[in-house]
Amino acid sequence: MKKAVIFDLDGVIVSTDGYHYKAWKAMADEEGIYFDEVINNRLRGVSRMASLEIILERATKTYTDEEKEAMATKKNDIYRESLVELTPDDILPGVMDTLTGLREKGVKLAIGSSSKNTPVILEQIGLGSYFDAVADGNQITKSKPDPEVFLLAAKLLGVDPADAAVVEDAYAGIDAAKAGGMKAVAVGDASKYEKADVAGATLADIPLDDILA
Ligand code: B16
Ligand code: MG
Repeated sequence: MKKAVIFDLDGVIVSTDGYHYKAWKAMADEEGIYFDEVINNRLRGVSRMASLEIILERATKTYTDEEKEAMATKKNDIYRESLVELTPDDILPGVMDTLTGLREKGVKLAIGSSSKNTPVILEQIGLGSYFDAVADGNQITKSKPDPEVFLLAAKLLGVDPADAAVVEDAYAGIDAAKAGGMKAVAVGDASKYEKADVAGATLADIPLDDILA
């Protein structure tokens, strides 16, 4: 039985992908770069600068590092403005039952997110001090599918990676969990991914025992 569960944030605890999409779209439109929801799907779980590089695959000119920084900052400013709309009502189906059920069983709980905005998002949804550990984009250098963020979360919890399960909505996140030697539980988009050990449309569809087995 697993001793800890590490939750991805965006797409697992709360859905901010619509906000990410609108902010990237505003930036891309201003630069005249084609961007759509199919390309946006490739940004799931991927860091801000790696996301920008994916968007720039469709650009017709090359950008300097300074210009790229400015574009990422512009996107993040737009995104941050939309985060003030987030409330505890935006927590996804099944999440609170899963968190409280796991906690009652004595399982340690952590966040493992690529997002540098993790602290503000957790505050907005009322979970600012809920988790035993938070590993996020501010503490890591390698984006998912590298396992760095999940290995850091396990370390902060004081558990062996083999004793942890990861809940993810991104293919890159499932790859990261497996690369870190952890059990991979998939929801949302990643639930179609054959590399996941357990899958469901939302956390409401996955029994606690299936996460912990
Ligand atoms: P930020 P997760 C990820 O969060 C998002 O899925 C991804 O779309 C975003 O680019 C990334 O965070 C970085 O976010 O710009 O806020 O640092 O799914 O790993 O919780
Ligand atoms: Mg995610």
